[in-house]
Amino acid sequence: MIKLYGMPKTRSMRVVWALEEIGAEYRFIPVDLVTGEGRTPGFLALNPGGKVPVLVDGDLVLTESAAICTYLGDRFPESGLVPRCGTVERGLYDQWCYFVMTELEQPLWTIGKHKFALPKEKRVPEIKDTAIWEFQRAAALLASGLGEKPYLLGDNFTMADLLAAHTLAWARSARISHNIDLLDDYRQRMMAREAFQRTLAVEKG
Ligand SMILES: N[C@@H](CCC(=O)N[C@@H](CS)C(=O)NCC(=O)O)C(=O)O
Repeated sequence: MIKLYGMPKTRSMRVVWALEEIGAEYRFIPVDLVTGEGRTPGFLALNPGGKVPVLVDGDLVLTESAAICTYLGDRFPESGLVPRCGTVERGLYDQWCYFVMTELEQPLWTIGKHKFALPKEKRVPEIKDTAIWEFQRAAALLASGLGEKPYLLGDNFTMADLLAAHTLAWARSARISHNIDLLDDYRQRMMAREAFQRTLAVEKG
């Protein structure tokens, strides 16, 4: 059975949501990053980066939340959550996944790193204003890409929407606003999905 190592309210939530969308059988194995479980020799053997999520599927050990979501969509093609390789849709799907990871998420993570994640002596708190500006520029691009469509790729929900909605929710919980009603509406629609409601229940334990 697929195993997912994760911790509630982290990026592993993306993978719980992906698994719930697919309806795959899986076991959630909690890793308490606060008490140092991510730095134990056993966990470091699985992921030398000491981070969650980690997905184990047979002999495959996979890290990186976006890569895991895409892998799961490919592994369960009947879910229709990731377009088939070599298609126009797959090109656009990859574009949006990379955009979310490198443009939309990156400034949020920069703010987080300089607030709590980096060693104190490495933090540059003044970076926050620039990062907010970068986030707002990326959010505006996401909104124009979405336009009046229900989903980033058109009429069908894909893992790219899941990643985008999760990242928008991250911004909201960090009180970093983009002031774009279209994106608020989009995030709320994605999070009204039944699979997301089940995800919340799994995270609650
Ligand atoms: N790019 C990675 C980032 C993973 C990541 O940074 N996870 C955080 C939780 S959201 C973590 O495990 N941090 C623990 C640490 O850095 O020691 C992904 O998207 O999976």
